[in-house]
Amino acid sequence: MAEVETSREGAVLTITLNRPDVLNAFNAAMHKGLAAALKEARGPDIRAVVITGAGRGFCVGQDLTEFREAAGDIGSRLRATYHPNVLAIRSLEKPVIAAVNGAAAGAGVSFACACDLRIAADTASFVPAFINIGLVPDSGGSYFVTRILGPARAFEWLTSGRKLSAAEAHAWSLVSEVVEADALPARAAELAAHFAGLPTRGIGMTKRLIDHALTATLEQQLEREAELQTAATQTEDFREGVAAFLEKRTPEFRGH
Ligand code: T3D
Repeated sequence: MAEVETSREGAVLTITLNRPDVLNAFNAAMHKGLAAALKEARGPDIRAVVITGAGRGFCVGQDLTEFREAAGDIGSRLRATYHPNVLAIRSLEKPVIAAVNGAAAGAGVSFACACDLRIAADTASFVPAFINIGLVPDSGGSYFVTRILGPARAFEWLTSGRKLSAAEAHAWSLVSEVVEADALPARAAELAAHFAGLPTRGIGMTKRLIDHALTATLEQQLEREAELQTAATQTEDFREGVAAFLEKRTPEFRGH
């Protein structure tokens, strides 16, 4: 079995991290497999992506057995392996859903938070495990968690290393919904299929705008909105949306 598997259902690509014996901890093969899967996700016929884990874990970050002898040059490894995949998720012009099926720890939390939204099994947990082994958050953990939770709660959580239950993660808005563990794959598929039927280019541009809003001034954001709205009016889905509204029928968006 490959360390990362992909499957297609219509316009939805599901990426499954597949090292279940170690709760899908990252090793070199898993980084490589994830890079290939995220490249596949760029295909124009894919309109929504789900990332999940095989077995009882989502992803517990770095495989710590690789630290047994010596940590090596972590900075170089982060730049060469973790960073490109985090950036690949953010640059996908389509929704990426993390279906957190079990434990997410360390860089596993970072990857879940790099996705556009998170849904969780009621058995899932979230552990910012870096501090528990004397490390700092990486792979975008400090960036995404600060933006989702705000600086005070991010500091408290990231420095405590405390395990959050799925219910707590929901109360903190770290995940948008929690479902029974058995129901998670079906709910993720349903949500992804819903997104896949929406105007994909409009969603991709909305994602760009939200990322831009985090650091922009109001003037810069207004200008970016005007630019992307101009692009949005040139899509087929815009024409279909307006036509369907005027003809009082359900629009059929094709993602173009
Ligand atoms: O190298 C670089 O580039 C630096 C990058 C660093 C990024 C990072 O992610 S640092 C943080 C690394 N992750 C952790 O520190 C998490 C360690 N794991 C845990 O704290 C716990 O496993 C959990 C709280 C996440 C879950 O606990 P639990 O009780 O549900 O499961 P478990 O029994 O601890 O784990 C099950 C198995 O997975 C177990 O193996 P065994 O005993 O059945 O043979 C355990 O050793 C293995 N496992 C869990 N996490 C890792 C791991 N093996 C390797 N690496 C792991 N990170």
